[in-house]
Amino acid sequence: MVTVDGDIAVVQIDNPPVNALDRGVREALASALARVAADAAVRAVVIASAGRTFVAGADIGELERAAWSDGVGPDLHPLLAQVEDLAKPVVAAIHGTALGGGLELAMACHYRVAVESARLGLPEVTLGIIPGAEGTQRLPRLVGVEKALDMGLSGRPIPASDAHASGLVDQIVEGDLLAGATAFAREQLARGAPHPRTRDRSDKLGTPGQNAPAFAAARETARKTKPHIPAAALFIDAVEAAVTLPFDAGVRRERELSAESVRSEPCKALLHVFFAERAAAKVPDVTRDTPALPVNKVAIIGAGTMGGGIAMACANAGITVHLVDTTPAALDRGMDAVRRNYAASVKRGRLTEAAVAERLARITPQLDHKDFDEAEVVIEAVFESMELKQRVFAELNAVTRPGCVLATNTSTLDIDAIASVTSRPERVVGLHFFSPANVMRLLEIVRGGATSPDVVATALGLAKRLGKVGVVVRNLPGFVGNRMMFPYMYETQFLVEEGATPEQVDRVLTRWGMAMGMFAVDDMAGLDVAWRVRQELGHFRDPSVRRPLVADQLYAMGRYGQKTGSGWFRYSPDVGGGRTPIPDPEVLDLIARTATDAGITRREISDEEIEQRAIYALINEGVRVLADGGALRASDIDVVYVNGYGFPAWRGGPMFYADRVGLRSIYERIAEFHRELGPRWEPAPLLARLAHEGRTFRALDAELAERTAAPASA
Ligand code: 3H9
Repeated sequence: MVTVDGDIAVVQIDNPPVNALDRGVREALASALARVAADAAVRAVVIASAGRTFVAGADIGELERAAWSDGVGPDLHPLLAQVEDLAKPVVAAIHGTALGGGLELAMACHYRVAVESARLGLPEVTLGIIPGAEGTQRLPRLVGVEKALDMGLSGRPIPASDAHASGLVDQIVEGDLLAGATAFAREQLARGAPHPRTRDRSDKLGTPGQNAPAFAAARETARKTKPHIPAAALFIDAVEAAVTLPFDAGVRRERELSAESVRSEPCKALLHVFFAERAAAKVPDVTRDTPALPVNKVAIIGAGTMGGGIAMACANAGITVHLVDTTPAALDRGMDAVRRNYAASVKRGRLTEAAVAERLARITPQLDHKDFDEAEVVIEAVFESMELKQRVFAELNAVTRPGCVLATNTSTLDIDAIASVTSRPERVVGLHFFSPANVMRLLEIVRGGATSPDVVATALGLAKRLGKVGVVVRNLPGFVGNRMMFPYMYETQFLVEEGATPEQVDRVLTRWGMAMGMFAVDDMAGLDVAWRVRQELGHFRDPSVRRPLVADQLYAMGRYGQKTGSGWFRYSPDVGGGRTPIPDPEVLDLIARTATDAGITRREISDEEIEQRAIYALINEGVRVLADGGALRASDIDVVYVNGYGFPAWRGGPMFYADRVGLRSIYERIAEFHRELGPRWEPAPLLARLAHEGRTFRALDAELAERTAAPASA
């Protein structure tokens, strides 16, 4: 761990995969520092890390244990004091990422150098906590209050160049990091100046008066963007303490606020989501040894909205794309949409013209199958029709190389039926992207009956490369996300037939935390799309099943939602660019008439009933998905809903939320609905069992993880 180069000691942290500061690292670092402090031959110290990154933070596992017990997280203070008080200059040498506790460690060093590609940040608030290792006190001292507030509230890491410009990093190292860091340490020794302690600085802190506008603006941002995450406001309070209190008192205040954040309910949920997203990549028969194809070239069939979005996602990740359609007009339309999307990113300052040119150059629009034999993955994104998809797959079978992964972007169709027209069903997989495909993080990876483990590994690798979370799901109708969405959607439609309004339902759901209300979602996705899916999945073939009565009528009236200017709501180009739902009296009349004709007694419906019927419908179907093996674990369902359906991450996903309410109470309410509202509310048997046994989905997942612990992820 410690190597000595002349009079410079290099202390290297080596704790794969991301050098988290767990207890072992803290102890080893403390004893290494004690040794170099005592070694008279050593005049300066470099702290660096082995492997792919500097230090990605405190051990989030330790924090999670604290969140579920007394709220007291790992104590990094003695270590940081040891670093900062060392009588020899200490230089942090940063590559990869310095995040959370990693950046806090670096800020306790006297100097920081970094390679150009490094990124530095305090992402704690996104985990529902605040920096608890003096980061709220040191960051404003180094970069000023405004920048510190922005970094901590957004949680977004900044590039090394930005960190250098704002004073967080002292030097950017070109070439070998250790050589550069050692040379930098020697320069500081040669200067002979006393080495600076961040805690002693106040030149960038300003006065409370000067900072008042920055704190007010930050509080407003926190209120607007993270109203349900207490850590956001607590973080601002902690930074304020840096301005108003001496360093040690500020640290004490940070400690109190940190414990408060760790004990909060959203913190448990957000930590759950962090680990759930990583667990999703673990599939029992996909091990580290499963050979995944490196994906550098992809062909996409269909240049429509989905195909174009997938092409952008791939091009953004540095993958070469062949984008195919059948007519020059379709291809032009598709490429125009891609160009327009990129132009909007430039306008918003998210991308430079040069970056866009580079990405566009990766996409080759074409009408034929030229160079298809070079693609590692082909993604079909044509219209949702089995006949059409089968025709495309029969062609792909002929023009791609044998090992190529043949993927279909479908939200409803049977993967095995599509695979059956090829000579290699084991190479076929579903990749269910969510619209807009270049933005949404979720990728449902649908495993057919024959899909081989290496194809699943390739799909998981591709998801990661695209910056998405891949969740492996079984080939059952609707997969996971849409299967659960329909009972939820129908329940909201029954609620309006019984007396609620679409506006009331959507207000209740968005207040509860959903990104959008169910009716607004239906209008956005298209009532024609939902109609087609209803036919495809045959939801109401059984006449004894209660059928929602209004959606079909709106469909027949050509009210497809946003794209036709009306659906459940009205849309006007003058209101929110045609995207803001406006309640429509015509729809309210239609609902009332339809309900009366059907003999439904209309009544006032409470917000509580709306919330429970909507969310519990989602949960009950989620339990069935789990019991059918539709998802590998309950937390995968949470990942699907948080990343693809606007479920609030701070509630942890539908299954985690159910655990927190208590499965017994959820079960009893669903059983009541069953008695009052009929057979669609029959409690899922697994829910009944867990409720009676007093168990949770979280415990069920933990047992499963233990049983399948041996093989590691892709
Ligand atoms: C903090 O620091 C609090 C402080 O203020 C102090 C309080 C007292 N700990 O994401 P990947 C695991 S809070 C434990 O797939 P990538 C992860 O679970 C922390 N484990 O890799 C996974 O395990 P497995 C603030 C961690 O290359 C494996 O590493 N820091 C931690 O795509 C690979 O992870 C953050 O929030 C951790 N800190 O991305 C940073 N980090 O293989 C969180 C990762 O068993 N981390 N693991 O499933 C990240 O953002 C990404 O992991 C990173 C690498 C960008 C670093």
